[in-house]
Amino acid sequence: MKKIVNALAIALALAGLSASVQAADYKPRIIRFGYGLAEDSNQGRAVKFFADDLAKRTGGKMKAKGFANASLGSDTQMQNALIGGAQEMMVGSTATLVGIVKDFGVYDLPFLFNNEKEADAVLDGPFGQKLIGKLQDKGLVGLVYWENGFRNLTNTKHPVAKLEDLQGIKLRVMQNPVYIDMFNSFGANAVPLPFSELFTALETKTVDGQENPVNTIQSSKFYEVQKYLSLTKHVYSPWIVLVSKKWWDGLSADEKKAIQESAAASRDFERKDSREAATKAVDFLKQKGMQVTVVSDAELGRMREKAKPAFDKFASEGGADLIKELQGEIAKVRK
Ligand code: TK8
Repeated sequence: MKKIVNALAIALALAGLSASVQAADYKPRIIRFGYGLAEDSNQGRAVKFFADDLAKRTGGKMKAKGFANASLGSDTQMQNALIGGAQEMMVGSTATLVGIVKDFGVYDLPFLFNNEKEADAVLDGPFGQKLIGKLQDKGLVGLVYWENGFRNLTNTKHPVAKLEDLQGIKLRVMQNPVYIDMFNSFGANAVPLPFSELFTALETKTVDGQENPVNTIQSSKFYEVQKYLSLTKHVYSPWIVLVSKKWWDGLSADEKKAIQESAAASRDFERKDSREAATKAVDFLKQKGMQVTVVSDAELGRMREKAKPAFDKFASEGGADLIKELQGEIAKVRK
């Protein structure tokens, strides 16, 4: 009897669900969703999750199609395609948005967040949402932050255990002044390049090293062309899921709601998946032959001191209040 009641309840729930899907105003839509990493990466898995979730919510009407490996362009190229309406969605680093909204550079200042919990609270809270709000005027709708992760250094020259070891190392950084200033002040020779050119630049030794979260070092196979990994966790790097405002403005309220709900679900999935993957990535990289250096807290403290010019410059160029506000929000979470 209980079984029959349960089956009935499920049937009714399903009927209700499909009735609400049918009643809702969804048009058949193809969403080109571009991203920089491989399909088999935390980024790729989360794009797939989003696509599946959105299809479920809309009875298959809204179809997101993932384009991996920057096949639609680098982060900045995709941002411009979204603004122009030539592409619907993307996910990429907040760091590459600074040409459009300078304030996003505040996340790139080193050693701000101590852990993921602090980052989640600030990004999902009023501070993170305020920055997202600034994209609207520029033709972009920011939906949610995903985790790229704490960034670590790799290179081919020698182990980096202290600041002096970075001297003269040609290090690829993202196209973002905070990163350029930071690594130059560490003594490296910072070379800004789009991510889509990075593997080749490492392979041909155009640069000696790069910095990215361990998940990306794994999924982009940087272990094939890099020998030394230093666990520095110098910056917590967010990804941001973006929509073309031009396209968004033409959607029905139901369509917008479905996308927002799928984005929120994908955020929760992505953070959990990334954190699980990160716990295994260092061992994987060791197995692949990378030599891992744990950088001491004392050395990280010296790096933090050295990075002061990057803070000062960001502050003097109009970012002083923003830094204070962000530090205030982090302090609130620490209490
Ligand atoms: C992927 C990039 C990547 C970032 C970088 O498109 O460029 O180093 O960490 O995740 O956004």
